[in-house]
Amino acid sequence: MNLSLSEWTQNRELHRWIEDQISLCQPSSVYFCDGSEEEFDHIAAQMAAIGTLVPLKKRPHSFWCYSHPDDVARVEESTFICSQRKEDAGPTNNWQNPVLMKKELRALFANSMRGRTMYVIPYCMGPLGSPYARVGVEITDSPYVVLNMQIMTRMGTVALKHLGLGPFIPCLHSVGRPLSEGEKDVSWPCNPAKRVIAHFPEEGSIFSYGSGYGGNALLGKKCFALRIASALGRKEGWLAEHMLILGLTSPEGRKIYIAAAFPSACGKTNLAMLTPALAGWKVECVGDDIAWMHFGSDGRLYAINPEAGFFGVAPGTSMQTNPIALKTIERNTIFTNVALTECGDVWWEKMGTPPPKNMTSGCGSLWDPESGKSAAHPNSRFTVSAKQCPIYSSSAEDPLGVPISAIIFGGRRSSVMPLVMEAFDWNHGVFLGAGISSETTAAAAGKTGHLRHDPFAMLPFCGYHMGDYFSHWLEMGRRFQKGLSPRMYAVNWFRKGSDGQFLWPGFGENIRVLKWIFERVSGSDHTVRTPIGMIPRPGSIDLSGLSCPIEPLFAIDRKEWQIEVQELECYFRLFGRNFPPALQEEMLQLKKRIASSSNEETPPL
Ligand code: O2Y
Ligand code: MN
Repeated sequence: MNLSLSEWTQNRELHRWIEDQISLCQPSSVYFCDGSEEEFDHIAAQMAAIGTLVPLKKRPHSFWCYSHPDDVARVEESTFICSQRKEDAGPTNNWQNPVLMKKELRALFANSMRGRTMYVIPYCMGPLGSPYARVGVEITDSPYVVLNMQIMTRMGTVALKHLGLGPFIPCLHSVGRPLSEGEKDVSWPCNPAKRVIAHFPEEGSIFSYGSGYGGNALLGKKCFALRIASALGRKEGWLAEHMLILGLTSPEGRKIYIAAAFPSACGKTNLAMLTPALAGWKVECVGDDIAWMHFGSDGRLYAINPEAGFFGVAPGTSMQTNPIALKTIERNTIFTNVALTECGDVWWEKMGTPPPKNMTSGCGSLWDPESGKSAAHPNSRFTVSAKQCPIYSSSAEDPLGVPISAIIFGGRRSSVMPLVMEAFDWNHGVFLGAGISSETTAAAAGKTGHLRHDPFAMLPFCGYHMGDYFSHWLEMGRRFQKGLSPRMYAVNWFRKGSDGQFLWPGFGENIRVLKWIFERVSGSDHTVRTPIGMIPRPGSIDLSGLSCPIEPLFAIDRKEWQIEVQELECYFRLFGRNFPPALQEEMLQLKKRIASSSNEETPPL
């Protein structure tokens, strides 16, 4: 032990919990994290000495590593919500009886850290001192987790101070590979044959066994800040959402904040760090993945980013798609499963440069360009502090958060959904959020290229019954005084033409859509009412300097929509009695509007 427990904290509940875990997991040593740079460097040096981390010659204070080939992504099939009643987990979560799960976990964790160091990581989700911030304590046997948690959260002594004698979310994590006496460790210990990521939303605790990767192991992120926090938010009247937060300033210097939900791998980080293609507009990044939103004293909705870093997908990050991210990761970055170049730099597909010769692939072997396999894993990641982002908003550290004027819902749809539409009102916005679906990519282990419903982009992250989650959103809407609720939008950057090509250039050009939204929340009347929502009035989207036919991006095909509505109605049946009547009514009204429209009515743009 670097410190004794009582030197470290006076929090008796924390003492008791840590002592219990030591006696259960039987580590060979225990280390209390202080979150200092020296601590980071010491652990990184230990990991470099055994070859798990490779320092990068070309990027100061940066490291490359690769994980076990079967431990490369979140594992939804091994992720459980353990509520007392199965109905409370709902049809979209894997449920386990909490008593049985606790029994299974006790058996798994017993002696699980033999031969390893147990690290105790106190961490704060949200700005230090914020009334909305919450503390978790992660116990782990993975030094990789320690380094990543130091980047992704406010971790160590500062978090303990924020916690004081208060309550915390206990998070127990083990890679599930104890070492016997004298046994040599592997470079990425894990146990793919037995993985469990279990959440107990009623008592507020998290247990993760068998994986050392990303969302499975960095328990502050998806496990706490979304699954557990969504259940807390329901109980306490706030929202924990899978949303980026950005600040948007007009050439006149007026600023608004926008929160946006997109399913995994739809370019949230790119949008959060957008470099505007229109002169005079400025985007600042508050967060790229998660938003906690509370009512402020003025009755508006305020958002904080509970995280302090980015765990971004590397492939596809280039000067064209996200120059700000490239600048952010020039130094002090951990790269996981990207390719390593001979000269000590990193490389990934669609980085914008040709693949250098003699690279080590994201699986750790020499990459054969003729193999047809990608050099970097499609879900390879960079971990970097948000403070390194050149456009990180100073308001991101505001303990009270930023006021949200607009909420955007998006998905990856090659047809049907228009580039942008505004909801008629809050309930219709909730309906748009509930109806998000997206063509899948690689962030979650599983098939790619299929359409998957992903309500509010929360399908893998909602800690309770999704139908009750919809009701919670409706209830939040009822609490706004007139005119104070954010406006809601649906966007789709991914619509394709009959030639299979994307119709919209995306990335920096998305500022044109944000500008239109900015003008709407500033009082413009630039909309046309259609059966599916309010779309931009012809000429109201700034297309200056862009040669892009706009009509196909807003085409509303009645037949396509009839199929869409039927399909959506069928999906919503999944939620049974918990599907709120107000959304049933939205469905009915949409059907009526579509039935009484004709394709000719679609306004020309
Ligand atoms: O595969 C993982 O463990 C990471 S998933 C992830 C990471 C950062 C932000 N979002 C996600 C996600 O899947 O939504
Ligand atoms: Mn995410």
